[in-house]
Amino acid sequence: MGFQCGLVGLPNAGKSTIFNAITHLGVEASAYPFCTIDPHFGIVPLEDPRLDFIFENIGSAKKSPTTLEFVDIAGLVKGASRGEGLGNQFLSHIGRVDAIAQVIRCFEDENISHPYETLDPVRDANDVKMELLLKDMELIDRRLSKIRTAAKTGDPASKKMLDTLEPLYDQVSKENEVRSLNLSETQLELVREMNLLTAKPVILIANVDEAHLHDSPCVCSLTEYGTTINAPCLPFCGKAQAEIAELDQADQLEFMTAMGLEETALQKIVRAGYDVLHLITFFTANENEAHAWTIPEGTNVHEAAARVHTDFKEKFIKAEVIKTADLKTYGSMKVLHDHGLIEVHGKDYIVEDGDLILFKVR
Ligand SMILES: Nc1nc2c(ncn2[C@@H]2O[C@H](COP(=O)(O)OP(=O)(O)OP(=O)(O)O)[C@@H](O)[C@H]2O)c(=O)[nH]1
Ligand SMILES: [Mg+2]
Repeated sequence: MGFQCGLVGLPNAGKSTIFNAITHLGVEASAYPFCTIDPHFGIVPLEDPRLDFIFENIGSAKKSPTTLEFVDIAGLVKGASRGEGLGNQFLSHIGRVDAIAQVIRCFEDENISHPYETLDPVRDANDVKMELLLKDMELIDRRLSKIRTAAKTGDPASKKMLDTLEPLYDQVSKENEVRSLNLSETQLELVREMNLLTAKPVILIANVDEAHLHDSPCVCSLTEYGTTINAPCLPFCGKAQAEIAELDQADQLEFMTAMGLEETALQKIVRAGYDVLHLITFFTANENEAHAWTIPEGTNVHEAAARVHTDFKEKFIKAEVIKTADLKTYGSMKVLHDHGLIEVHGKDYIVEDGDLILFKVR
């Protein structure tokens, strides 16, 4: 069960460039619009100092970080929901991701065409939002037309679905994104099943030139826009970071420092994707491996066991839970044990971010 974050935006915004910077995969990124047609996939590790600490403390042979998958999706233009540009088909790629990382062009370059010729990041971000809203309207409308006749004849299930969907359609047609709405449990279930695009959490990536990383008016306006749609905005120098990603690892840090780039910029994107999806990390560790695992907030330890091994769920007896912070304070598992600081939990325990778990199974 991996989580996916889709790079979405207008053509030539720099999606493939940023995908390359994050994944080091070297897919084609070029100055002509609609360069990307089929999606590209790349798995990126999430760095976590807690895993480094556990790995050292337990003395494991191997370290396995948790990951997030990024998907480079074709560019979308105004009218995409009606088939403009590459049209409707790739909106279905967006339907499959868990979160949307919207890439917005904030760099000037006369050699790289812009669909509107001028730089206006809020307009661009809003255009993408409108296309996703229009697609959601279409999806809901299609479902409504299917059930209206049955509802009229008195079919109770169709009547119930009509009552659930009509208010949703009303809100979306007023340009309210699904994720901003207060939904009932039934509506939430339906939204998940229908994969509505504006229900997905969003991060904004402002693609700036390194010369304007710290003083870009575009980044300021996008950050402000982000607060209105409840989306964090991260400035990122796509081109420079992608070029650095091609260098030997030993040279990367030197170039980043020379260019005034933040070493942590890439990880900030991965971390933001993780945060908007409300994901948390738990750890398992023994002499063979220290392993970080991703689960949604609110997952119980029985479900978490299944992430580690399918058998663990069926054979679960109990879980011994150590808080990573306690391990840091007391220095070793043995001391924690002597202080009675190893918690023992049954299936219903809700896993907390940073728990180090020892599963006891039959
Ligand atoms: N100057 C400058 N150029 C950039 C930057 N980011 C991307 N580019 C260039 O812009 C062009 C388009 O970049 P891509 O990454 O292919 O854009 P895309 O969003 O994937 O485009 P489509 O796949 O066509 O939708 C390429 O020539 C990149 O080198 C940047 O931060 N500064
Ligand atoms: Mg591309």
